Formats: sequence, structure tokens, C-alpha cells
Amino acid sequence: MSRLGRLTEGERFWRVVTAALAAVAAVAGSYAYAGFSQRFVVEPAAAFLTETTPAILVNTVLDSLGNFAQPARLATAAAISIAVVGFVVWLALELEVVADRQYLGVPLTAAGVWLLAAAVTGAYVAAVAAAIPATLVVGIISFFGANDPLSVRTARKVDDRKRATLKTGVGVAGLAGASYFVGQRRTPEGSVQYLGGGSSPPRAVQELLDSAADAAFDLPDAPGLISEIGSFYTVDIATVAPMVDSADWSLTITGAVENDVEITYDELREMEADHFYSTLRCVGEDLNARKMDNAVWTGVPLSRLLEEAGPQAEEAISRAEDGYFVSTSREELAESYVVYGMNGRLLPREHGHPVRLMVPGNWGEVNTKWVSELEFTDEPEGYWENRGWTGTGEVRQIAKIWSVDRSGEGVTVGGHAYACCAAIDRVEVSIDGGESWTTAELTEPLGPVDGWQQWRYTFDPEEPTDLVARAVDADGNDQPEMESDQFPDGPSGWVSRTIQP
Ligand SMILES: Nc1nc2c(c(=O)[nH]1)N[C@H]1C(S)=C(S)[C@@H](COP(=O)(O)O)O[C@H]1N2
Ligand SMILES: [Mo]
Repeated sequence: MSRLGRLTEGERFWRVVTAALAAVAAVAGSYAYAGFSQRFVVEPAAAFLTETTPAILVNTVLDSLGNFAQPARLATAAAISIAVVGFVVWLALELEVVADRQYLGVPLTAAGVWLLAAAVTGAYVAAVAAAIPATLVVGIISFFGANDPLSVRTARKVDDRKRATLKTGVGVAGLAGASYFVGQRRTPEGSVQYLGGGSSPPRAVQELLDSAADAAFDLPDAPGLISEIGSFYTVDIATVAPMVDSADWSLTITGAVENDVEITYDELREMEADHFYSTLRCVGEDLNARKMDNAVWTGVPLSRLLEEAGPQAEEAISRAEDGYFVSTSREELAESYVVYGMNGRLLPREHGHPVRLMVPGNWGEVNTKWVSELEFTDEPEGYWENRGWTGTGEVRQIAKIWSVDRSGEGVTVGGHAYACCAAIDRVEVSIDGGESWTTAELTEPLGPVDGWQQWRYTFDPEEPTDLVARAVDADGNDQPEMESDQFPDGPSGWVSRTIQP
């Protein structure tokens, strides 16, 4: 009879619990040490999920989860990680029984968890932070649980083990709680350093920030004309934003080019830079949602690097450190920027530190964050395009209704309007179901390069009134009335909102 067969059901059960506790401790220890970074053992699971989640799931389930999509994905990734680590620990404990060596599970757990963590994160030192707590859990339970697989006093053995496991479980819960706080503090922040290292934005940026502030309407519940870092929306395929050291960063322009070009961060910073406004809008947002923001960006026109490379194809795929990739036409790229500054600060981690692409006028999608390669090719493809989206072109024109202000006389309704390729000429408002239209107040266009504007309209509703807004751009393009979903090429239609008297 194999020794494994000697284990009672109770023993088996508590061994599984031990393995699970060890796994939770490993994940907690890893988080405490690494925070939300690529050295955190859950990150590879999250990345794996991102890569393998079927398009249909990403597009429907995750979208319908809205703001819970990221936490849901993270919880799934954490559960997978705990299951995998738990399996390794359980194997270690089984080997202990097979080999008939008491406490063998302890060093096997140490080795197994370390190997696993090091293999998936590539961070050998950080892996120790996962291995130690797991080993402690197994050690403590083995020791106090008087774990003698050959003992005949089965009942008592299970009893001891149960008590030791439950006590350790309380300890692991405490560890997980503490790790949560420590890990959060250790999570690398997006850099908030000012460009140039001083205590304020460079003068040229400050001027743009000031003139946007001067031009802005004060719309309660809506941003000004500049979105603050921290409230600027983010959309990521990865659960954990990559952490890319500027010293390790470079951009390679390759593929169908005359010359491969590689530029380092220092070289980029030495080039003459432009400061400009540009608005981002996500193709996957709801019509009146808040995934549209504007900032002052600092970067180098990509055309200068393209001249050196001599592209021989009409499209290029930009690739990033998080595995993201998207195609942009050579024509659009010639108008694009390699950006390292946002609102006068170094580009924050969540927006692509150290360097992202900005393609003014195009959907958010093509503004690749953490960009590291630009490959010219005649066979364009993209992460979202491979999932059925067509979100690489010009942004659809939109007037949002974001603010209803009752603090003054009448009700002031307002929001932001944006068109891809020209300033907004006017925002028109109707309160009679589209019979008649009134031109709303509008802020002056920002410039250079492109940016949203704000509109506002004050009236005195006597009863609940549906207010509809639509934008007309300076080229005379109307905002189409036809409503469409965001999938596959972005939401369109007129935004309306019922305004109470
Ligand atoms: N590397 C990378 N770049 C990316 C993405 C991404 O997931 N990975 N998301 C894109 C999408 S869909 C949008 S809308 C914008 C959002 O930019 P932001 O997060 O800085 O607002 O980034 C784009 N660039
Ligand atoms: Mo997006």
C-alpha cells in the first residue's frame, strides 16, 4: 500500500488548506514587497488573462462590468495565482508523504515557490518575498500540527493539524491585511516630477496651462479645459501598468525603412521639443461618458525621426512594453509626437512613462503608451482591431452634456465638445425635440495643436425638458444624429439629457 494511501480524508483536507494558506501568504508577501509592479506574482497571471481572454469576453462581459472590469480581472488573476502557487505547495506536501520524510515539505515549498515566482516574474530577489511567507506557513503548520504521516493516532493527528492550521490561517489573514497597506505604499507612483526637475512647469507649458485656465468656463462637475493628472481617464489592456525605467527605454523604428533608427531617452530629451494641447477620446466609451480628456503634452515631432528612417510602407505598427500594438498610417504619423511630458510634468506611469505616442485627432487607441517600437509594414494590425474594433481613425465629433448648474439664475447646462480635425465652430442646443436650435456660448479654441472646447447654455425650464446638444466644426461638419454603439468604430449620435425645472 502506498504511503499516500495512509492519509485520512481529514489529513488530505488540511493539507489542501495548508497549501491554500501558504499560497495566500506568498501572494501577500509578494505584494508587500513589490507593490503593484511587474515583480508582483499576480502580474503575469493578469498579463496572461489580458492576452488570452477571448475577444467576445473582452468586448461584452468586461465592457458591461464598466468600472468593475479592472478589479474583476485583478481578482481573477489573484485567484489563478493563488491556485497555481497552492498547487506547487500541495505537490511539495505530497512529495513529503511519498518520500516518507517528515518536514521535507518545508524546503520543497521554499524551493518550489521561489522557482515559480522567479520564473513568472523574472525577479529573483523579489521572489524570495513570496517564498518566505509560504515556507513559514508550511513550517509552522507542519511543526505544530505534529505532522507524522506514519502515526497511527490518526484522530489526534488531524486534530492537532486542524488547530495549527486554523491558528496559522488567522495569522495569514493578518499578514494579508498588513501586506495590502504596505504594498499599496510601495506601489510605484507615476512620476509627478516637473519637466526640468524644478518646482513648477516649464514656462512654455505654464503659458498654455494659464491660457486654458483663462479661457475656461466654470462648469460644476466637469473638468476645466485641462484635465488634471489623476483625473485624466486611463484605458489599459494590462491590469498592472508597465514600469519602464527611462534609462532602459529606447524607441526603434524598423521594418520597411531605409535605415533602422534607435533613439534613447536621453537623446530624445536633447532634441527640441514642442508643447501642445491634445484631446484623447476612447473609442470604447459610452456616448456621454467621461473617457475624453485634454492635457498639455511635451514631445518631439515624430517626423524628425521618420526623416532619418525613410519609411517604405504606408502603415506602421507601434508596439509597447505591455504587449499592446496598433497601426497608424504614415500620413498620420508624420503629424504625430513622441511625448514625454504631461501638464509640465514627466509623463506619469499610467499614461505611458517614459514615452508615448500622440496622434492628434485620432481615437485614443492609437496613442500608444510605453511605446518601444515602430515597425513599418503593409500589413497593419492592432490589439483591438484583431478583436473586431476599427478605432484607429479620426475621432467622431461630439458635444457632451456634463454639467447642470442651478446656482445662478435659471439652469446652466454645459459640457465639452471636440472634433478630430478642426476647431468647434458652434454647439447648438434644442429644447423642443429638434424643432429649433439655439447656439450655445462656446470657449475660444485652444491651440496649438488640437483640443476640446466648452459650451454652456442657460434657460428657464418650466417643466422637465429634454435638452439635446450637437456640435458643428469649423469645416462645417455636423455631428450626425444617428445613434450607434461604441463597437466597432466609436459611439455617435446627439447627447440629450432631461433637465428638471
Ligand atoms: N501600451 C498601451 N497603449 C495604449 C493602451 C494600452 O492598453 N496599452 N490603450 C489605448 C487606449 S484604448 C486609449 S483610449 C488611450 C488612453 O490613454 P490614457 O490612458 O493615457 O488616457 O491609450 C491607448 N494606448
Ligand atoms: Mo480607447
